[in-house]
Amino acid sequence: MTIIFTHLDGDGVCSAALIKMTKKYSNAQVFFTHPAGLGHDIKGIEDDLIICDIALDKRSYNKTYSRLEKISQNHSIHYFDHHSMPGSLPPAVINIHNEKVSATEIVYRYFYHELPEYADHIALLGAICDYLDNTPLMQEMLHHYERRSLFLDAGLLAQGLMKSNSGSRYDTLRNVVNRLSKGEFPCDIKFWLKEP
Ligand SMILES: [Mn+2]
Repeated sequence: MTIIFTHLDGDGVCSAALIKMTKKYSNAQVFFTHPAGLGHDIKGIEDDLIICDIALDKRSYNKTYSRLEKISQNHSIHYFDHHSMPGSLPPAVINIHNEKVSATEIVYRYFYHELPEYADHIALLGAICDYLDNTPLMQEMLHHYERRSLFLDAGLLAQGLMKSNSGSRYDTLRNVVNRLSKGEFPCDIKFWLKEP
C-alpha cells in the first residue's frame, strides 16, 4: 500500500490525480496536509510514502527529517516538490525537486511513460492553478488544447476546491482526485456547481 500526502490546492490535487493514473499507484490512499503539519501527519506511517507539493517547513524541519528518516528505513519515499528547501532530505528519500515548474509538472515528467493521454489535460490544469503554465513544456502542450475550455476547467477546479468547505471536505477532495485520475474533468464534476 502507498500513501500520498498532498496539498489541497489545484496543483496538489492534480499531482495526486496523475500519480493515481499509474498502474502501480492506482490504489494509493490520498491524504491532505500542509507544510507545518507534514511532520505531525506522517507520524506512525508504515507504508510507502509519496509527498507532493508540500514545502519543507523551517520550524518543523528537524521533526519532519527524523520521521522521514525513520520511515525510509523500511519503506520507499518519493518527495515531489517545487518550493525552496531549508535543508536536505534523508539520503534514502527520492527527492524530485525543481523550483521552476509546478509540482504537477514534476510528477507529469517523472511518470510520463506510464500516463494515459488524458493526463496532459490534468497536468495543464495543475500548472495553471499554480500560475506555472508559462514553462516550455506546458506552453508546448497548451498548443494542443482549446485555451478557453482549459482555463474554464482550471478556474472551476480552483474555485471548487476553495468552496468545498463542508465537514466531509477531505472525502470530497479525495473523490475529486479519484474522478480526475479516471479521466473526468472539472467541468464533468457537477456537484461543485450546487450550493452546499
Ligand atoms: Mn504548488
